[in-house]
Amino acid sequence: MKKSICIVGLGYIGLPTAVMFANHGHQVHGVDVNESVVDHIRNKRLHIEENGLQERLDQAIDSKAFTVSTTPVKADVFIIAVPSPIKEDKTANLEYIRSASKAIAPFVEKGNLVILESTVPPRTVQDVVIPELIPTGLEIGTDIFVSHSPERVIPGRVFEELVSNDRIIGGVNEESARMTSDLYRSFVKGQMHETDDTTAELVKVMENTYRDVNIALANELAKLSATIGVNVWEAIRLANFHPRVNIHQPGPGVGGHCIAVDPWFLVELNPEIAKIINLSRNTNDGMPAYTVDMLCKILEAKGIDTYDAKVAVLGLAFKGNIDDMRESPSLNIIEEAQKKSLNVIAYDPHIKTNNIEVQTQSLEEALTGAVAAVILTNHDDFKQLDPEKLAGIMQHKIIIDTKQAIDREKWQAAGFEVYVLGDSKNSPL
Ligand code: SAJ
Repeated sequence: MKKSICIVGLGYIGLPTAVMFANHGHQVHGVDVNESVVDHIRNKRLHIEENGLQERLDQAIDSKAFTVSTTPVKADVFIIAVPSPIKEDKTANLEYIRSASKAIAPFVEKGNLVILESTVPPRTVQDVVIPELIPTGLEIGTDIFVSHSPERVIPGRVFEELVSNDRIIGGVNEESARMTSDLYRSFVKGQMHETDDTTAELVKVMENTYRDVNIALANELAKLSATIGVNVWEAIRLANFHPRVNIHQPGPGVGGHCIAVDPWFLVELNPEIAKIINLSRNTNDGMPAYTVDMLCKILEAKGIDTYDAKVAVLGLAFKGNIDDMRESPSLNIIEEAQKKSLNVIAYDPHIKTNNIEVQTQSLEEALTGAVAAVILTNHDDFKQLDPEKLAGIMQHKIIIDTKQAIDREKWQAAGFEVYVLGDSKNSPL
């Protein structure tokens, strides 16, 4: 049945979700506190990159099923999809969730459904969202319905995964969960798994924590492999042939606003208990320093003076083929390298504006005169680089691959010395 839906937060999750509902028979109003975001969307311009978003936004606006503004409106359903970052002290900053809940409260009426999509520490629905709705005077669970339906999509494949992924639906009561499942069934082909709100909150955070701990294991194995002459990528590939083993991939660190953030929500619950989670987070956060250390050791072993030496950092996004730099390990790597007096220059074909001082839009400018290039993101663009063309412009033909992005033999054939994170082959380490 056609519903009016008010979605608060038009970022990486809110906007794709809004256009999906608008293109599947609902009347959607999107809200964002950032006027420039609202202005962009109203004019069918994107402020984020996501495959398939532009055409879906065009369709939603042209059909008049999607409107936007900086303030909420009355609706049958309210969806909160605002950020839930961590503070300096690694505890959750729930101010955006609180203010979004406060902003919708005056518009919520009897019979409405309020859904929290943002990933949050367990108990946020109970302790943050519901207290903001109580002043409406409406009874939670009978007059208004509340649920947590965490998004679980992967950036770059949002539209496939919005449709095909199963959804965890946590209602404050069964009726809230049922209403939420009915709504998402408008476009979700995966299964709906109904539970209570706090369980759903924990499930979502657990999923990302599982991944973070697994990546920490891969990073630890990479460091060990580098000391015994083994290529960890090959070792992991072989181990994963076992039917019950799925070791993740090592890398220069874990970025993004999910996996690098959510495990802290569990550490915050009880650091005495969440020991492995805490250690894994710190292991992954230590990878940028490890990467810079590897770079410096390679340069020193080659007798290259690191002071003011130009190093090209290839990749600023937190992972391949996206434009998102949030919590990107590349930023930490640049900072660490600068501390070691290296002259860093960074290039990322997906990040079209110069967000940081040392960024260039030209691959050639990044590499010209560089003593080494370090690949930090497995963008397809980097996989397709032609080493023959680049060999002539660098001062030293040294490339460090932290994501197993390039074809080692092809680059070696072009005269490059190729170093791979987690593989001590050809390495002076
Ligand atoms: N990474 C590794 N090794 C790996 C996999 C990833 O080092 O084997 C790194 C990536 O390079 C990146 C970071 O981890 O820096 C995170 O990337 P990701 O692709 O694992 O995950 P996200 O943050 O893009 O999306 C995750 C997904 N969660 C899970 O797969 C359990 C997604 O489904 C969630 O919706 C999303 O978090 C979220 O919003 O919570």
